[in-house]
Amino acid sequence: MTSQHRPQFLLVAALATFCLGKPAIATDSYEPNDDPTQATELPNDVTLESWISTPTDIDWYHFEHADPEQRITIELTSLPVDVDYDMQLYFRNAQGQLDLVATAENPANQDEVITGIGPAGHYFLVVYGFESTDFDPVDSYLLHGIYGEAPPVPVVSTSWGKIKASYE
Ligand SMILES: [Ca+2]
Ligand SMILES: [Ca+2]
Repeated sequence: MTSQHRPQFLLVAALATFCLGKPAIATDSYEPNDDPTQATELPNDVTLESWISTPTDIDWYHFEHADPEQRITIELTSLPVDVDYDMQLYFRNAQGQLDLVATAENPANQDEVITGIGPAGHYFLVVYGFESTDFDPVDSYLLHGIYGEAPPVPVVSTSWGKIKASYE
């Protein structure tokens, strides 16, 4: 009886080894985004997960900062171990060129933060590996931005009386 069970156990063990031996390769999100013209929108107060997945991969993001009274804060966290990722923030000037606003370049194993007050306008952010060896196609990073959103479009108050009047 035990001899009939043994082959089944071995089969299960072989399947387990097969599955564990093939780690899932993550598909890099938001690609292509290696150029500002392909930048991914960074929503206000939403965490995005992505990857620096190859030695030449860089990731561009952009957002519209509408309220200059509100501080801009960009956080790059949950970085792969011993991999150095940095980021730069740019402001698109009146000529359509990107002016460097801030650089966050801590060494490996430290989160990156850019925070400050800036004019309203269109901002671009790039996340990149410090050296060509700084990438990881499996372990992701998290990016979170807070900035001044455009105020909601004011609702024009009306009433049935006014609408009726407009037809008279
Ligand atoms: Ca990427
Ligand atoms: Ca990219």
